[in-house]
Amino acid sequence: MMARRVGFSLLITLMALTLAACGSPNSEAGLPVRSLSVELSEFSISPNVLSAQVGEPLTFNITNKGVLDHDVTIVGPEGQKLIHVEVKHGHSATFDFRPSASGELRILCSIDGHAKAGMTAQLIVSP
Ligand SMILES: [Cu+2]
Repeated sequence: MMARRVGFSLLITLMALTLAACGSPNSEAGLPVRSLSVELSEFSISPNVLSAQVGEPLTFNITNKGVLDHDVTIVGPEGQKLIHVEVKHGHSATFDFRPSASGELRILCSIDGHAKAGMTAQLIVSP
């Protein structure tokens, strides 16, 4: 009996998670999902200025066209890492990001020396 009850509540939890995952793409801010293509190379992030609106669901499609491994790190206003995705040379990666406040976020490659060498970009988030 006990096992059955646990199984049932697990099922409910899974259903709730599934609904949350399906319901989120464009309901909150009423904005459609937008894809952004970004290329990494030595040593640049292209394009180096991106813009979005608060609450806009973004899908980043990252391609590393360089000969070195890189990463994409989005840094918040207080220096906190909001996103950190590693992309090996010749590979691609995808991640979702929804900016929660207006302002300018830094995008960079966090591998030693890469940001300094030019691997930085800006995500300008308008209200
Ligand atoms: Cu890099």
